[in-house]
Amino acid sequence: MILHEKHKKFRQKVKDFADNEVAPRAKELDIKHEFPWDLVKRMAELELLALYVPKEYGGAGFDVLSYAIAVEEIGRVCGSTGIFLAAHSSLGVYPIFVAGTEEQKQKYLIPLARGEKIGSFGLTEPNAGSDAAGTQTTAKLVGDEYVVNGTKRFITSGSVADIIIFTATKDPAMGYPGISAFIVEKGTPGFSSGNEEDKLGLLGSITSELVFEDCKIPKENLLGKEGKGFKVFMATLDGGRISIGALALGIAQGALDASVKFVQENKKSGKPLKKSQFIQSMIAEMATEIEAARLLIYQAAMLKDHDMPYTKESAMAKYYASHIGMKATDMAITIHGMLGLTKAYPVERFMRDEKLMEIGEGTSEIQKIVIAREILGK
Ligand code: COS
Repeated sequence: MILHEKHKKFRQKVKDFADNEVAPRAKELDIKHEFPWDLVKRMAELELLALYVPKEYGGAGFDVLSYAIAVEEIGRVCGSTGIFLAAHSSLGVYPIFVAGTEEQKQKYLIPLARGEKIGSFGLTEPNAGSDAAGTQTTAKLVGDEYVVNGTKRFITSGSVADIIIFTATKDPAMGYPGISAFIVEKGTPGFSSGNEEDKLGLLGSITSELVFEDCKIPKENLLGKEGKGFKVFMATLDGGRISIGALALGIAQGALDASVKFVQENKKSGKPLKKSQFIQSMIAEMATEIEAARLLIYQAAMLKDHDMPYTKESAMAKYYASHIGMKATDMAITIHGMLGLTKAYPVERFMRDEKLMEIGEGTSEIQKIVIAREILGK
């Protein structure tokens, strides 16, 4: 894919970081279920945590395409570090960047963008996942404060986050017009993180519950207008899907790279593996589909950079990249044979990490609904 010089240079910078600093930690993070505090600090130093946010708000002043490239390059070696970056930038930083008041930007966006604070996004609930309008968490205005009650589930970086954007409704019977978005700070009385999930993949990333028990939040922490929370998070998810697509792409590229190395170094019955037409066919299929996913993701990112509609394109990018990503990681294990199922090679980790990409930030079925509605109308 043709990229401008500035994006090529940027990719090289992130690639060096990924290869030299993230890759050596990836297996350990996975095996020990360790959150990558050291890598978070390094990403902050390298200004990777808010690439598309202007410098005046603590960001790097780059663009969404650079952000997609960064998630892709880091995901190529470590899904757990990649999902942290994607969740922090798309779900922690973006809602405040797009819907915050100037005061909220000064107070919350700047420390998040600089990496002094960790961000997270509480939307999903035990009974409201794909049906996001079914939010049961309530926020009732009493005097100058909202009193919040409810539980969020499957929240990336939930228990390590300092600043959390979440949704709650005035009344669950109202559906999406009742929903507003809010900001809560770690340590607020009545707010705590609950159970952490024991997951299949992304084991260096934290996924936890968030619990609100008569938690009082100042009125000024309403994000956007009352009753407009659904729109804030739908717009947030449009952007988030570019980064989940980029992460799916990066993991698939990692699986392809590992497979190429394996077939170049190994023989079967005395014959180099790369001479096998069966192997060649799988490598060709993986490489072609990965390149097609890359084009979709970069296109969605560029549309966003040009302030053009990108809802359909980001849903397509995420749907396609995660679909071919699962296929590519599966093929990578097939290419490695029994060795591919062992921890001696990274491909089993890639496959476990890739599965979330088909489910998080809207399942593949949700992406198809979004795409079809854009084409056919609601
Ligand atoms: N950007 C901004 N606003 C949007 C939007 C978007 N991409 N998509 C919809 N909206 C607005 C609509 O315009 C509508 O507002 P108006 O009535 O004022 O026009 C409002 O939001 C409700 O839209 P709609 O009626 O389409 O809502 P539905 O409940 O039918 O939404 C889907 C259905 C499936 C699209 C939605 O629930 C969804 O995306 N679910 C998946 C959620 C998800 O990804 N969860 C995982 C989170 S992991 S962090």
